[in-house]
Amino acid sequence: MKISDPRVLTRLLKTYRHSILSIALFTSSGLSHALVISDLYLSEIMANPQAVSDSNGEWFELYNPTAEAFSFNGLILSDNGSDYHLIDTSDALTIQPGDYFVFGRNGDSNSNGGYNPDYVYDHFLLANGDDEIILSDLLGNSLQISYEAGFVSSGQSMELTDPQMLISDYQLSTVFSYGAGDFGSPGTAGSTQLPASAVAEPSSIYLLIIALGGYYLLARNKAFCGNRIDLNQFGKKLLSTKQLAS
Ligand SMILES: [Ca+2]
Ligand SMILES: [Ca+2]
Ligand SMILES: [Ca+2]
Repeated sequence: MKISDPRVLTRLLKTYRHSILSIALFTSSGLSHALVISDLYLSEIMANPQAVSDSNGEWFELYNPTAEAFSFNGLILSDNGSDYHLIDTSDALTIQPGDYFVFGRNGDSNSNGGYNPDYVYDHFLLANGDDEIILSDLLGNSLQISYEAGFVSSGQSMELTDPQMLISDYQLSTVFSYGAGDFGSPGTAGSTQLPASAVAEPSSIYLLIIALGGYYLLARNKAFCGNRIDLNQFGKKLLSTKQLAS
């Protein structure tokens, strides 16, 4: 049986498609996942600028602690009230590993207090009392924070100091100022450098390719007998390969 024959390959894939799919799905669900919005951190919030009006100067910042780039396109920005904004652009809108990304209400640095947002939204306000920031995808993954009255201060952002992202992990910005004089570090680390998270794990499609590649190599090693894997013969082959290597 020649594995290079397309008919043989098709037959092999048909025979073992359930096993291949099971391996890929099991591995992707149990051991790894593609990067999702909840893998990022909501690293800084400016809900009450002092140098300019709230409608011009509100912004918030995300940090990517992983080793993979992430695209915001297609996500929804909302709160528990009526704020709602679908991120839908022709740009990839990507945050790189170890980088910061600023969402702002006004893109003009001459009137927004003096910072440069990576993305400008509308129909979304940051209240100075209690409010929520919720970034979510259609699969139910979300990154969110809910703050109460007293959390927001005039002219100073709140910056994240710990990856747990509890409300108590945010502190008032007092060190760095930007543009027109408000305190905060839009687009940069600020007074705390957040740690990198574990290296992002491979996505499901990557694992599926590996699984398919594994079966192809098995077949190429002639460990197949007829239309089924001869485990005895395959085990002997593995053993002899191991003995050769040692
Ligand atoms: Ca506000
Ligand atoms: Ca709101
Ligand atoms: Ca910052």
